[in-house]
This record gives sequence, structure tokens and C-alpha cells, in this order.
Amino acid sequence: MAVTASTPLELVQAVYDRLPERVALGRRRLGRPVTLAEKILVNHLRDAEGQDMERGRAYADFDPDRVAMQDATAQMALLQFMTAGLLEVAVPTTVHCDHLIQARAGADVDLKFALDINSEVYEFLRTVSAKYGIGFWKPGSGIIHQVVLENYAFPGGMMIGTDSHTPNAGGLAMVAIGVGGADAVDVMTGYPFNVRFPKLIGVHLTGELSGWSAPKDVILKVAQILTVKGGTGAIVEYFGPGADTITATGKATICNMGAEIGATTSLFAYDANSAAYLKATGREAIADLAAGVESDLRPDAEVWDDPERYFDQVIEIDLSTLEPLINGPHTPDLAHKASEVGAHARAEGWPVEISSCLVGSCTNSSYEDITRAASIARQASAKGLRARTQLLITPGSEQVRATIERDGLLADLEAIGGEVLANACGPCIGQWDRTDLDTTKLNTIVNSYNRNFPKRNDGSSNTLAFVTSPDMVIAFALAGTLEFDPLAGTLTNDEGEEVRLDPPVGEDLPARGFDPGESGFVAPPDDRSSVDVKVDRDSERLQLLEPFPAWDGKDFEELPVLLRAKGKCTTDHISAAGPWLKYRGHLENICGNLFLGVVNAFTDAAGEGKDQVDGDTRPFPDIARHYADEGIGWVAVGDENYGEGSSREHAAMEPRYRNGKAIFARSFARIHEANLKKQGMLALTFADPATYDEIGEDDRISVVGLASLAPDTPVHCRIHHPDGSVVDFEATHTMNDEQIEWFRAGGALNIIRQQQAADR
Ligand code: MIC
Ligand code: SF4
Repeated sequence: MAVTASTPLELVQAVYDRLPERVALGRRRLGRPVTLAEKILVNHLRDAEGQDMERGRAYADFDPDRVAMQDATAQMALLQFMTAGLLEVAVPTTVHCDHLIQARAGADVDLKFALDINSEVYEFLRTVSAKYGIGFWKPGSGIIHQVVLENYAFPGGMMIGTDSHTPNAGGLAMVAIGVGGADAVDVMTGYPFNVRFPKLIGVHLTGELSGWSAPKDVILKVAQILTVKGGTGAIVEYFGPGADTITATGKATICNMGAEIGATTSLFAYDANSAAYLKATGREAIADLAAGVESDLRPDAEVWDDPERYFDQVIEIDLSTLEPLINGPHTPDLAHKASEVGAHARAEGWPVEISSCLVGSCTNSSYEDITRAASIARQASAKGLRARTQLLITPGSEQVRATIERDGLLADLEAIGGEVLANACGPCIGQWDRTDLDTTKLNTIVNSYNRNFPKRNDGSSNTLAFVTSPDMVIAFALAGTLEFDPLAGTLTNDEGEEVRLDPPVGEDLPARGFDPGESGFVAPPDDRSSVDVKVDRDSERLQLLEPFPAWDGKDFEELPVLLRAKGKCTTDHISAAGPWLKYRGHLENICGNLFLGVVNAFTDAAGEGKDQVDGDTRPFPDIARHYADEGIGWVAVGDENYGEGSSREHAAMEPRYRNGKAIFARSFARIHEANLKKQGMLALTFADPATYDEIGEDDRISVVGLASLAPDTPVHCRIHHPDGSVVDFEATHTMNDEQIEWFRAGGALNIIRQQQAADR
């Protein structure tokens, strides 16, 4: 199939050709009508007739239609893929350069600078894509999820992506799942994507959004209800009359941020808004094909009538009563009404004065988002108001940028003081060379992004980040303080008059059509055999991978505890982004950040602990390296939802590379747990959560009976206290037989390598 800047029609046709029959099969096997998620899942099962579909338990094999990767994760994924020895990828795949561009001085300068300092990595990604038949999107073309929505997502499709916000494509009725690179390697090498058959959470939407309430508020509300772990192992399916009132890009915003509640993915049904978006983005032919199977791209009618029967949990949201929300700081589920956030901030001692406001990210950078934001900016100018904070805007894609520039919307934002950055992730992932203030002091920022963990945006834990809709970001920028509710409050303009802001007005699609801007797509060449993929031996940015050693068949006896994490331990805490993004292709070098953000429960210090070899206090990455050099295995201990957040598999590969053997936690986030297992690490959950408190700094941990590791059977473990006392405890795991083999082989990739070598 030709590798193009859009999903080939024959691919979509093939998915729709088998859809009605598979839907019927799903109804027959489940003995009832089915939801949309079930239709799409059954249509992508490798063995639709035989696969166990017990939700939340059975592991199922799926054949996704596409793979998408962004530059920061693609490096490690493709370095792994290269070791499998294949000539080309088995399914249509794309690489998108968006994470490595740092925001410093504005779009053009920043892009040039990124092209320069990242040239080696971009060249690797370009050539490796060319070699293996992968579509390559150059830096500047936009953020992966926006580019995928505009070009590749299609209703009823299934996709995996090496980024946790891949579910963005659920806005176009696609089952799109964020995974680590090793999962992507499975699919790129022709193996199925294996995941637990998801549970289903239904969100019943009634009413209609109006005024200041935006799609973002739906997911900010859902995050408040479900919390950061409430979606774990589940697909969130939005349905009901309210769902069909939301535009395709609005739905994408909601699905995108489903990552923040740990959901496997989120999706909406196909409707008139989906068709309009497909047509506006040059995919009328896909809309025509979708029309032919429309009823199978929506849940069965019975699901609307009696949702409790079909979903494990049902949430009701009346869009007409939904108020604008602003969530944060530190966690995306901490919701406040705009009318209350100021008072709350004062009570908590958070600065109410805002230092910076930012619009953009994969969550909120669509044409509609910018029109709504620009409508506030326009009236602000007319009413004599300007931004009282720094205001930074990152368009989601080159197509959005070119269109909003043509339509005068960028000018509206610039007129109130906005500055436009490159079409990229930028400050959303710490790629922000912040010079506007001294970040050693507590400060508040407001953005339209999705994650707000400490240090996320500017590397400073003193920066308190709140997430909200783009319209609200502009309102807060004009106010300069959290103590402003645009629904009720007034602002003083440059004439000293009190003025009110009217609610935002948006256009979901450009009346004059999209301006594609400068194309950033590079197709692989016809003759790929001569393409040379270079990885310099002395490179600081790229390093070829060696297979991890297989398990030696021995129990893990009396291993030191590298750390016990206190509180939230996200992948940002385990393997920070920002300045460390530059080492994403170099396992040895990126290990320098291992656990640097973790608060040590034994001392309350961040990023350091006691080296058990010599008793000295050192940064965690140094201790881990020391243990690895000495051949000492170790364990680490986490609390709830360990590994929350991103898909970055570095957070699993680094401990593995540094000779970590097991991670214990009270619970794990889905993608991270999968990443640990893929790399041959044990991810063990305390059977009794109180065991977490039992583990001391100088204890040793044993994990025994590993030779008889079996599915659904707890693992026996022991704590050896320094006084010689021993406490036995049990830990559970989620490995099936195949995954136990990954552990034995030293990682799933070793099995693929062996099988590929045997086939050759
Ligand atoms: C993020 O938003 O945290 C990232 C950066 O996009 C990550 C991927 C990465 O770490 O490269 C994600 O969401 O998966
Ligand atoms: Fe990029 Fe931020 Fe989206 Fe991650 S969440 S893909 S860093 S824009």
C-alpha cells in the first residue's frame, strides 16, 4: 500500500467491508446489542470467533490499522524495531517531529534552532523511516495528534501510537490507544497488539454547551469525577444526544485528555460533525464510505435506552449546566469553578497573580479552539484591554497555523500581546526556555494543555500550572489574576472603565476551507535498499541497542531498595522530559535522569537516596549505575497509580538497563505496567497495600518461587529488616503465560528477535 499523507482509501474500505459481519458476530457472541467500542474492537480482533472477551481480565490480540509515533518516543521504538531484522514495517506507520522544538524566540527562529541542534536525530528518523517504509512528518508540520486527526484518523479504525494522547483520534470515532515503543514494535513487525479486553465506562451527555463552557470542561469534569486512575483499563465511550452536538475537534479534545484519567482510550460515535470534519480536511471519499456503514459506526440503539446494561459504569453530564472549570495545580483532576479558583488559591497560599498564559498543545489547538480564543482577543482589543501576562500560542499543525494566519486570527491574538511559537509541543513538555521571570519563586501559570505535574512546563517545581479551555486562558491573560470569573466579573480597561467580556464565539471549520500551508510530509523512496541509517558510535544522542540478558533462572534474593516513592510518581518523576528529551535515543545517557523527580519516602528529599554499597547519599541515577556496575539487582517501591502519565518507555527501560529487577507498587498505570513487562521487569502489586509502609530504607527484598511463576497466582516475597527479622508478603501480577515468557526471555523483543531469526 502506498505510503501517503493520508490514510489510503483501500485500507478504510477493507475495514468497512468486514465491519457489518463482525458486528453481527459480536452481538451473537455477547448475546446482546453492542456499544461502538465493542464493534470496533471485535472488528480488529485477530481471532474474532475464538478470543476470550471477558472485560478487564482476558488478554486479547488485535490487529490495528495504523501506528503513529512522535520523535521523542520513535527513536527508542525504531532502535528496537531495527534489531528485529525486518525489511519494512508490516502496517502503515508514520513518524511526527514535534517534541524536540524548544520555545525561545518565536516560531521561525525556534524551528531553525531545532533543525540545527537536533539534526542528527532528525536525520536518523528521516532515514530510518525511508528505509522501512514509514511516512515522515518534518519538524514544523505540527503536533502528532492534530496531524493524525487531520490526515489519518478515520471512523471505525483502530490505531496505536507511542504517545499517551493518541486517543485524540477518538474524536473521529476511532479506537486509538497510547502504547510504549515495544508494543508498537510488535505491530510494526506483524505481531498483534495485545491488551486486556477493556472495561467500558459510558458517559451519557445531554443538553448542549453554551457561553463560556467548552468541550475541555467535559473532560475536566470527568477527571474530577473519575480521578487520575478512575479510567484505568477502561474505554470511555461518550454517547447520548449531547454527544452529537459537539464538533469533531471538540470531541478530540475530550478524548485526548482521557489519558489523564488513565483510560485505555476514549471515543465518540460517528455523526454529521465527523462527516463535516472529514470533508473539510479533504477526505470526502472517507465520509462517503463511512455513510455506507453509518449504523455500525454508532452504538446499537438499545445502548442509549438502557446504558447500565452495557457499561461497567455510567456517568451523566448535562452539558447545559456545565460550568467552565480550571484544574490544578499538580494534578489534572483537581477541578475548580472559575468563580471559586481565586479564593481557593488564596486559601492554599498559591499566587493568584498569573505569570504566563499559554494556548495550544495537542489537546486544544484546533481551528475552532483558536477562533474561540481569538473572538475574546478581538473584543478585548475593541474594549481597550490587553493581556496582563505573557501570552504564548502554539498552533497544533501547519494547516491550522496557515489557516488562522490567513483568517486574521493570529493577528487578533498578537494584537493583545500574544506571541506565536512553532507548531509543536513546546512548553507543554518543558521545551520552554523561560526567561520572563525568576522561577525559583512560586508562580502561577494557566494553559490549555492537559498535564500539570510539577516541573512539567518550565522545569521548576515552583511553577503551579492550571489547565482550562483556550477561551478561559485568554480571559485569565486579560485579567492577570486567578481572581476573575469572566461570567460575572469586570475588567478595568486602559481608559479606567469597567468592561465585561462577552462569551466566546467559535467556528468549527473555516468558511474558506483549510489552507494546507507548507507540506511537511516525506514519503519513503521507491528504492529503499540503498538508504543508509547512520548511528555514530560516539554519538551522545543515539545509541544502538543490545538485547537485555535473559532471566538467569534464579530467585531474586535480598535485593536493596533503591527507593520508596512518596506520593505521586508519574513517568515525569521517573524519567523527566524537558532538557532530557535530547537523550531519548541514547539509553546510557538518558539513564542520567532516572528517578530524579521522585520524592524519597525515607528522607523526603527529591531525587536522592542512600547507596547501600557504601552508605553514601547520592542521586538515584548514580546509585542505580553503581548497583549495575557492581552487578547488584535492586527493587523500587511506588504508591498508587505508579507510572501515571505518559507512554515513555524510557521510564521502564532505564531501570531495566540499570539492573532493576522488580517494581512494587500499590497500583500501576496501564501503559507503564505494560512497558515494564515488555522490557522483562516484574511489575508487582502489593496484595496488602499496607506492605508499602512496612518497607524501610535499609531493608532487603526477596522475590522467590520465580520458577513457578504462573498467571493469576501471587508471588511470594520477603522483607529482610536490618535487625534480622523477616516479614513475608504476597504480591500480585497481571502476567499471562505469554508475558511470563517475556520475563524469562529478558524482554518481549528477545522473543520476536528469535522468531524472526528462525524465519529467515
Ligand atoms: C507527554 O505529554 O507526556 C508526552 C511527552 O507526549 C509523552 C510521550 C513522551 O514522553 O515522549 C506521552 O504523553 O506519552
Ligand atoms: Fe505534545 Fe503535550 Fe500533547 Fe504530549 S501532551 S503530545 S507533549 S502537546
